[in-house]
Amino acid sequence: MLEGLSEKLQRTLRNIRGEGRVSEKHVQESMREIRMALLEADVNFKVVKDFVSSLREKALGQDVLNSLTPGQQIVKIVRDELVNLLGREPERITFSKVPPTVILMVGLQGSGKTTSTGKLARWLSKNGHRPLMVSVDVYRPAAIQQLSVIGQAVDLPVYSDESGDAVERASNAYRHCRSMGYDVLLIDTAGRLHIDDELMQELELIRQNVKPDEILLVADAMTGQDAVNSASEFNRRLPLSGAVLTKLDGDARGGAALSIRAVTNTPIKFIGIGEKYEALELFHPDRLAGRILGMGDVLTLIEKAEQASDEEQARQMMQKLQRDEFSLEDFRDQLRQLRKLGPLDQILGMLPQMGPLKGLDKINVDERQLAHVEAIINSMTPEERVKYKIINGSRRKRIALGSGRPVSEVNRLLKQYIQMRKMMKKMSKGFLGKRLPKFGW
Ligand SMILES: Nc1nc2c(ncn2[C@@H]2O[C@H](COP(=O)(O)OP(=O)(O)OP(=O)(O)O)[C@@H](O)[C@H]2O)c(=O)[nH]1
Ligand SMILES: [Mg+2]
Repeated sequence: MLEGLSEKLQRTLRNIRGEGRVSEKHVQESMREIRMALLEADVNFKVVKDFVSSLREKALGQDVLNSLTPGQQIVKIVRDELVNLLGREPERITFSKVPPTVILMVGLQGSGKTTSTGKLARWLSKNGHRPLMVSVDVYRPAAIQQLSVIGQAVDLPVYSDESGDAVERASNAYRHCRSMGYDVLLIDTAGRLHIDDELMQELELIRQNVKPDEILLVADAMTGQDAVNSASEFNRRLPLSGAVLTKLDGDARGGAALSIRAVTNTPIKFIGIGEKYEALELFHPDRLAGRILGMGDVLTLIEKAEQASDEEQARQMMQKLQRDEFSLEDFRDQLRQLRKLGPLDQILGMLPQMGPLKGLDKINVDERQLAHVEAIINSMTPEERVKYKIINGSRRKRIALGSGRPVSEVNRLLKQYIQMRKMMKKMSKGFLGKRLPKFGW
């Protein structure tokens, strides 16, 4: 899904993410690359323009450039802006207070209306509804038959009668739906090559007769800008309540996904990601943004870290590291800090470019162990806590006795402490930039 765009954006952001210092020039360059990637993905040029200028403004903000992790902040900004563009919150179907809820499926020829009607019926049924489908496509031979076949495949009812008039079929189905107690009526309409007045009049009449709660535009993501143009055209003529973006599984450049909302102000409610009837997903802007950027996990981590740590603490820790003053007490504090983030192995797994750090998997920070670590560290003298090298064999025995833990555990803790010092040094110099990341370890 959106592989081309995803790859390019990720490459750009990979370059910037690890930077401890980001210059204005660097940001400008990245913005140019992001702009190109979006245009190549067929995102509407106006959307790209607004998007990039908003990005640039935020990325060049002094609080970003001066922060401890400017590269990561910029990644986060790109991600947040993408989510904004895609619509922030997932949009749900609005159900009528008095059933049935009527959903009108509209769109250009071949966009996936009939398939999506079947998929949506299935989705609704899985979510506790009793949907009924009807085709009002009286123009294309076998269109009505096509929906019946889909109905059988998903094992859900399709209304049909002899009427050859679209408006009449819709009204008949609506009456049937009410009398039989179905709670959602899905109306599959005829497609057109282009939007024409005849089609619009027909849809308008159906609308007046059955008063749909939702008018969903089915748009084919593979058609790129055409999907966006048809969306704005439909939107001008009908009060669209949402879009179903189909064929996102194809090698679509995918620009439609990123433009539809911004251009038409119509929220994407579902995405079609395959020909099978289960290949329909509720649209989650944040997840698509995450998928595009291929970094959902890193962002989760950044967010977690932001919650768990504060910058001042991070700064102090960094200074200590630079002066080689990272004591056993700091070690204990850092373990506490890490606990807030979750299991250590999981945290390290979220970090890209981390590379193997031998022995780290042995640092286990579950609650009980943390209590033991504290007991051991509390049994040390203040001097021992800052000068771990003086902790010889007899001191180790004394600490073990004092904390009620075996000597082997004291040894292990010291080993872990030394490892952590090394790791933190490596991180403070290495992959996360010249400075320590905001999350303080
Ligand atoms: N890969 C993929 N194919 C899809 C998806 N949705 C629909 N299709 C395919 O697109 C083609 C057209 O789908 P239809 O549902 O018949 O489209 P339509 O809008 O009803 O077409 P008309 O009624 O002729 O206007 C079919 O071959 C579907 O299998 C999707 O999400 N992914
Ligand atoms: Mg159809």
